[in-house]
Amino acid sequence: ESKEADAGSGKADGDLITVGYAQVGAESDWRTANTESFKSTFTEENGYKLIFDDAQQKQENQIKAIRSFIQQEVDYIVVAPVVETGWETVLEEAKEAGIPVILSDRQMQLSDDSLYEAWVGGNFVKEGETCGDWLAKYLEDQGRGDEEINMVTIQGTIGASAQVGRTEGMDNKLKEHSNWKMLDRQSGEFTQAKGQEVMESFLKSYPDIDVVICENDNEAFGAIDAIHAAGKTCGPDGDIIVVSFDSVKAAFESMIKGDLNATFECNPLHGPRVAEIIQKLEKGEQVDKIQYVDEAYFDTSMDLENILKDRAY
Ligand code: GYE
Repeated sequence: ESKEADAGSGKADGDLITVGYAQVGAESDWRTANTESFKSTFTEENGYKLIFDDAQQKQENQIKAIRSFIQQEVDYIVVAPVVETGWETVLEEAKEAGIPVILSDRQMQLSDDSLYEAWVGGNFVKEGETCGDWLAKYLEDQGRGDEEINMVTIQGTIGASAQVGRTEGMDNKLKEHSNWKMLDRQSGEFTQAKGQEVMESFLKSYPDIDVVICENDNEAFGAIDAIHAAGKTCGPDGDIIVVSFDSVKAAFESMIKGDLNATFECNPLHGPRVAEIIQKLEKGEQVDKIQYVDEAYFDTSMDLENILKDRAY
């Protein structure tokens, strides 16, 4: 009897569906909201047993977690991959064991798409492009549309599809603005502490930064601290324009304080989305292979206090 058959019959027996979730880590507010979304969705009440693993941002830990899920004969494996590459071997092991794999949040680069059932997450390239378009309009409104603009980027974890996509999206927009200069790019590992460190070093190397692009909100919080510590200001009335991605609640607070200029949304609430995919697979229904989530953006021209009241993360 194959494991796939087990998964089906398990449910018919009134058993719980066992789901192993190989989570990236706990590096950001976004990640915390994502973990919470899985933990509150995959409950015994809802018919699941969740085995949760925090890989502390290390691919080797995630691979170990996936292997242990296979050993425990879980019904489904869910992976939010730290980086895009290097997954073939372990996914083939899951396939061999007959355990369906669902990807969530970041993507994988795979030669064989049959190694996973479906992926659901944000459109990172689009987020990067939205950021570039927002900047173009903002600078134009300030009468700086043709000025030379010095930018730096605090990137996410290198090789993570959220980093790759957001950088690519911004690159597409850089090509449209010959007056924009990207002075430097360095990884802040998607954390506030590293974001602050990178910004400190940028401020030492480049005396005239106009814009800092942070590939998540938490890096921006660190960057803002570094800017203030250097005796500079940021935000709509400051020396440096700061933009970031995710749109977590603390980003709204930072915009309301006047530090952050804008945040480009990335929705972390994937628990119910993955549960829906699992329910369809349980019934033998077709699932869309790639499922993008709709995303907005927010800036200081909006009624942020009111929007914040309804934010779920
Ligand atoms: O932007 C960041 C987190 O993969 C989309 O990971 C996710 C990113 C998110 O650490 O805050």
